[in-house]
Amino acid sequence: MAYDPDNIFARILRGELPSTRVYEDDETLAFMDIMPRVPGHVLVIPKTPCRNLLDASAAQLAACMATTQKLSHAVMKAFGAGGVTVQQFNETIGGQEVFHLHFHVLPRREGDRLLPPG
Ligand code: IU
Repeated sequence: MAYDPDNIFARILRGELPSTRVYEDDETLAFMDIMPRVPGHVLVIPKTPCRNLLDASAAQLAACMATTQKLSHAVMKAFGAGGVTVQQFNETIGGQEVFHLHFHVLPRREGDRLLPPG
């Protein structure tokens, strides 16, 4: 499927829409999810156009995974979590709402409740 260059995350990358950026390198950006499903919910995205996992290059996946691992350690420390859930959705039937590849990083604490997506 085609990549829409005006999707919300592309606009966040261009600085046209606000976001709380927590990490950035040459290939990836991480920012706080606007509707966190647990405290510390972060999204990791590639800086280059990519609709979702089905459309990703090996380089995009490698960069996103390296940042996802970094951010997993960071949010666990920052939010006193004992673990982390990483989620990723593809196409509408797969639960995807924003069509720029992203990984949800969800720090988990004993007794917490992970709100459903959407
Ligand atoms: P999904 O994997 O495409 O279903 O998730 C999209 C996420 O993007 C969802 O968790 C939203 O809360 C989040 N989000 C955001 O962080 N900032 C925005 O401006 C918009 C959505 I629109």
